[in-house]
Amino acid sequence: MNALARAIGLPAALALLGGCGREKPLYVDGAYVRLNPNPDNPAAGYFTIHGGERPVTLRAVETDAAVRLEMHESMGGGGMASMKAIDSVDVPARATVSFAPGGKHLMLWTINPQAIAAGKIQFKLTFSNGDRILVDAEIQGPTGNPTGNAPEAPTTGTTHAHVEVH
Ligand SMILES: [Cu+2]
Repeated sequence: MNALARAIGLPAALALLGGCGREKPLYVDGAYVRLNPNPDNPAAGYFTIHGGERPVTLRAVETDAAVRLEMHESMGGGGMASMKAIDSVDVPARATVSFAPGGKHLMLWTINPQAIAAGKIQFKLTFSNGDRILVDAEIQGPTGNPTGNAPEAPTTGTTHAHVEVH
């Protein structure tokens, strides 16, 4: 028996993972958009910013797939009742800044129907250090189901009850 000998075949690729001496990058993940149950009301957008080695400020969020987009902050830990528009968000070094329900969020008016059908929208975040980060956000219906890639055999019933034919 020679099981130990067989276990030492480490992939050479592992050697490439250890030697990264670069600065920790600024990045964004966890982006999604939640549509409002009332289609006349704006959708909300969320994501998480992971700060790099230096503090920066998020100066703008833009998208080509909505008529209007604003950064907001909810006050008092509640829903959308008390919120205000904000112009920028500070991201301290190595900090995590979340846009999340009950706190900071995006508001999106009139999202392109094609984006909704595709289930995806792209945001461009511009930071004070010159970084411009593109992030894809999943578009979710009011209950959290993705609007794109409609399942062929839905398990939740009648969420996709209408079909448009052109
Ligand atoms: Cu808002």
